[in-house]
Amino acid sequence: MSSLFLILFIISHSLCVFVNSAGEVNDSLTLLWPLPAEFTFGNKTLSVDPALSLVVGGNGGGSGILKLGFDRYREIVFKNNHGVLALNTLGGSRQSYDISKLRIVVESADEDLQLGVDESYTLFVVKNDGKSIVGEATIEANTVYGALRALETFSQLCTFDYGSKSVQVNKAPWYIKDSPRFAYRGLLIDTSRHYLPIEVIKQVIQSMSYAKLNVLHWHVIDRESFPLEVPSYPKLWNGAYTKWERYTVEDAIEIVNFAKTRGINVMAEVDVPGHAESWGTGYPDLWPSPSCREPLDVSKDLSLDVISGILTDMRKIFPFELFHLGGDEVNTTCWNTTQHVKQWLEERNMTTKDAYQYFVIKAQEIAISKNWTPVNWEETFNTFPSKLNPKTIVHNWLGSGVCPKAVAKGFRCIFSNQGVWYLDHLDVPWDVTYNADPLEGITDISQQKLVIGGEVCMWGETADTSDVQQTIWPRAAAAAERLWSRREVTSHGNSYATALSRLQYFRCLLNRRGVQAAPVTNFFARSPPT
Ligand code: CP6
Repeated sequence: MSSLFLILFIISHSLCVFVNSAGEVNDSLTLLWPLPAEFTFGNKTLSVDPALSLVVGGNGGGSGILKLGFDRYREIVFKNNHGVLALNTLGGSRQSYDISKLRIVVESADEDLQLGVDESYTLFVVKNDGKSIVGEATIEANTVYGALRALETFSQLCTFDYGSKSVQVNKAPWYIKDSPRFAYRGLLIDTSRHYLPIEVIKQVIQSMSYAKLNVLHWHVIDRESFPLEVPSYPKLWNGAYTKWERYTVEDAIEIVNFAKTRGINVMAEVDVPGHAESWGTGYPDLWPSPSCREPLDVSKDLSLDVISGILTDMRKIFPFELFHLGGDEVNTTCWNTTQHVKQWLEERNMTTKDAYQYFVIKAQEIAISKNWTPVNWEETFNTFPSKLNPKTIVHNWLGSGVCPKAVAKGFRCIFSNQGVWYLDHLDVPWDVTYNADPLEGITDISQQKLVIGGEVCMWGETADTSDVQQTIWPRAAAAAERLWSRREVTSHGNSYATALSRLQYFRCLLNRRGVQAAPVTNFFARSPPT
């Protein structure tokens, strides 16, 4: 390698621009992540006007979410794209640009954001369509959320050209018709093991929108700390680590609204009856005894009353129709070894397993009475499948076996196999995450439809503000493409090698947008599948 090339190589990598070893931008790839369902492209380069203006149409054209989204993406494309250099373009010395308007037509004014909301869109980036349209890119979507996905794709097509110091769309004209493979594309964060400041949660949500993820699963409380304000039981958040490491109701509403403007739902979790020791800091009667503190005391009305109070207060914060009730890793030893609980069980002729079932079903009834669809970790299904409310969504984590079983019984399922989609497992290489599939082991088409999607989990024991984004990205993006793009993405002309290159490019894009995504590596060396 000549020294010039070496310097180019080093400079371009420090700027995180995607180039090959000769310093050339690799233009044989479609540098989109996740890959759209259908697209065609050409060989023209179009310039994009830094004064790009928005033209809206359709019943949803007046949406504030749409306007805010456009402003955000214009900033991303012209200000953050490749750092400060792009600021030079804002002066706008040129007379004319190939693209000076972005026309967005949104069919519906309905902004309700629920599971299965229509996120489809078409995006045309053309100089001259052969008709009279000149100088416009066009987005058409049924909902404002489809339009947001299209804006993300459009922003990924816009690259900064160092020669002309302008923003360009390469390989135009582009015709893209896109929609997600799965309705539920989640990321779990855990604010109990380590508190995450509101600003950090917003950064996570913002970065999720770049990968078209659409559900933030907020595992807000657990045994280690109870950081959320619950007005009905005001001592619960005495279980926070400190009074600074807490979320008020207003904080939580702010997070939900921030997510909504990015087309992201927030699903809260109240994990019961296990994982709840911190509740007893404020209300010690919730512990079977001061020396045996988990699971919640099944023998006291207080336990279900507190759950009901928490869910009543949370209903005002979380409009999403799904609510997670945990139910995992319940060790019932304390129920057998604490005298009054043991007696309660004996009087009812219940085993601890019966009591676990009783508790989970009661919690489900509370959630359903508040118009929520309950989600449970898979242990509840594994232990008493026929007793669960049929509306229950089973959340997989223990290996990959439960979704095939759950959908065979008519339950809906979310895939989160810990061996491949737990982000705190640092030894899982990106391609293992990428090659996993929520439909693994399910052949029947009607059963496949019951798998609503999947979720990568960023458990908080070993990550906090200092490294949470590095740990989430880039592997969450590998799962995001699996959840958005057609399964054929890996088999039809999109080999391991192109996925690797596109993911490396996407990781650079995250860095340019201020997300501290880690390098794409297979540190634990494996050879790629052939
Ligand atoms: N916390 C809760 C956790 C985990 C679960 N639930 C967990 C278990 C094993 C691993 C990672 C995370 N920390 N509430 C399991 C769903 Cl390896």
